[in-house]
Amino acid sequence: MTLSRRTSTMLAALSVTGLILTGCSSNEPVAAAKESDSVVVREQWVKAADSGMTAAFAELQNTGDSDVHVVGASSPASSTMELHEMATGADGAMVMRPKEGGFVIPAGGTHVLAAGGDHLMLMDVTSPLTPGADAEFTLEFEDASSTTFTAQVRDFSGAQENYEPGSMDMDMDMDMDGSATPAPTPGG
Ligand SMILES: [Cu+2]
Repeated sequence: MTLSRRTSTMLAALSVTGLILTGCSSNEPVAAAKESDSVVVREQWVKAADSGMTAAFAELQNTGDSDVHVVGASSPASSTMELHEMATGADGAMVMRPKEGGFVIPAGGTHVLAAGGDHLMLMDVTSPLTPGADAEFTLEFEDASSTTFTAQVRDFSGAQENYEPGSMDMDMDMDMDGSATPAPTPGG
């Protein structure tokens, strides 16, 4: 009897404490931590390109206690951007394609964006990205917070990944770019 009374007293005390804590946190003027608060971007760079598609890379560190989800990216350097991953295509070759659900930066960990792996895809470069210049990027997170960083443009011959056939008809654009090159003037 004494034991059960003590137990119920303890439970009552616990639930009161719980109520107080709940009331406290919901009225707390300081909002819950934003995903952007936990993200540190380093080693960021973007592959030089005059037009068309190119890719940006970085190490995304999460200093927080919960996973951070990158759901989008943007840059004044490109009219559209996608979050890409590398995958094995139907013919066994590596292709890149939009990563479903975006990137996850694990709690206390780092998600590396690198040539041959996940990357930020600039789908349509609007003005030439020349080596040594800087480009602004914004990462958008699942909770609608965002973080902006500056990446240096670098000359790089790697990361010539193919776009997964069917995702988008990018090859056509490339061919059109090639044929648009003016023919040499005869007799110069
Ligand atoms: Cu890509």
